Amino acid sequence: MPVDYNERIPNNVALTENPRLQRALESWRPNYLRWWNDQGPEGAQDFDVYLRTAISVESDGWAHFGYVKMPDYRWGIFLAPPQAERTISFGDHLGEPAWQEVPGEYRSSLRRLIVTQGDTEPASVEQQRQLGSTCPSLYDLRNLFQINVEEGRHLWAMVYLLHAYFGRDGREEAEMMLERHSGDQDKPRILGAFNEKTPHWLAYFMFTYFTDRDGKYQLASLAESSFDPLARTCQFMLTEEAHHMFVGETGIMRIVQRTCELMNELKTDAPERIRTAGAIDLPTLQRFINFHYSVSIDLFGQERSTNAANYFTTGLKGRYRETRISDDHRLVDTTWPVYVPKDDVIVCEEQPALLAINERLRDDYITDSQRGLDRWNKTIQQHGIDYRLTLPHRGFYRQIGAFAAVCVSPEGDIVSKEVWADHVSDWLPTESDHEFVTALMQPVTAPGAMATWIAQPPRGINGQPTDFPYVRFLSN
Ligand code: BYC
Ligand code: FE
Ligand code: FE
Repeated sequence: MPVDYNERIPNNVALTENPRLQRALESWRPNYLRWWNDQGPEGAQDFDVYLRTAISVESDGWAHFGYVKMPDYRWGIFLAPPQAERTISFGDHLGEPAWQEVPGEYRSSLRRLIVTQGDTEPASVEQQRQLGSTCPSLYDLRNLFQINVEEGRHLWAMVYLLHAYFGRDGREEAEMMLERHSGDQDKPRILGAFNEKTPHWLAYFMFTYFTDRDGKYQLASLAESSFDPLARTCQFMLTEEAHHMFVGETGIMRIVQRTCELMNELKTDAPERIRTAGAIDLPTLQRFINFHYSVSIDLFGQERSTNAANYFTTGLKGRYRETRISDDHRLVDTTWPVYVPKDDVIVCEEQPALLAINERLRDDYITDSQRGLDRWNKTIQQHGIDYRLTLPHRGFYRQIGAFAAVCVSPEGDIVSKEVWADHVSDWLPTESDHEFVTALMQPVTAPGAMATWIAQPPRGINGQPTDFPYVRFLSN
């Protein structure tokens, strides 16, 4: 299924054969471009950016790299190839043919899931729009812009589904995607984490490590959907998501490396001395991990969720790698261990597995998140430094679910409000942490040069050297 790049909207869904849909999407396009210009990367619309563009949905179709001005990026509609005679792999409709149209009775639930997913994509672009002016290197700047255009494309992916399968209310939802804005008082984005600020590059690397990873797990669950167009769309989005998490993981890794090098050079572990030398001390990194992790695990919803149970039984949203799980795929009579606060302690209770779908996905996410920490810790260890970065307890600083009602320390003890207040500045980034990090963020734009607080990447992009001009400004 080749992608036709002569089309105004590149796609592999035979858009020209459906002129009504094509017209609808073409009339949404100028509104999207207006949004991109108003809310997308600030001051960067004229830069030439060395971007990757999908040229086909096959696994080798990612080959095209070249300089593009971001507003000219070929945002398009790409679905993974259909699987012949795909059947439903979970829930009440197990074994039936996957749906090519939306069943009337599930229309509003499905629309809600697609809208929630779609809303996060432009939200993240809005959150990151000011980062360009303080980039630590051209390599990092290019990666930021690559992620931004792909999140824009993810919005296109969801808007396509809304336009193609949900008629008039789908078109209305598509308009609303451009009207809600991250952090807006009156029309905020739907989910909590997408209304937080991403004020500097440390927050950005944490966001791409932790919050884009929620994207991976949510998309993987939706990739199991009985609604085949949604499943195929999400399968292709996942190939883009891998790069976003790579940027987060390697970004934090390079910060850790730089900090460790300085600690050894200066023979100190005093945060103040590391900061004076222009790097980010490990305890500050830990506080940012605590924040971004807890905000991101909130995105999985309540521990016990009838919404999630209904999505599962009706076949709208499966579990992570549903088809590789060996059980009945209906979850009758099975349980799942769920941590909840009870009086003064945290207990693990067996809950009906169907109600614990969100928690199970959160468990998968937690295991995956730990992998990066293990790699960062290995680097710390290789520098002979006795310090370990850790994930806080899942109950720490939660706003959603059973833990929202209690204060939990990073170690997982329920503590009083007083103890929380005494320790919160050790546990979460403080105003002054933010001020320090913000002050560190001086733009570095000479090819190959790096900010003081981050190590060189081990290699460049698409086989290019690390001192390649990944972004060319107007004056160049
Ligand atoms: N903030 O039954 P529950 C990505 C609400 S990230 C605010 O647990 P459910 C990306 C909830 O709506 C992936 N409200 O809810 C990453 C519900 O409201 P009602 C995004 C929240 O539905 C980086 C109530 O609380 N994709 O792609 O099971 C860059 C009861 O909760 C929150 C998706 O999320 C929250 N965090 O679970 C760019 C996939 N959590 O019914 C992109 C689609 C819960 O009382 N969404 N509530 O009015 C879903 O699957 C589900 O909506 C959720 C929530 C898992 C998010
Ligand atoms: Fe995305
Ligand atoms: Fe992403």
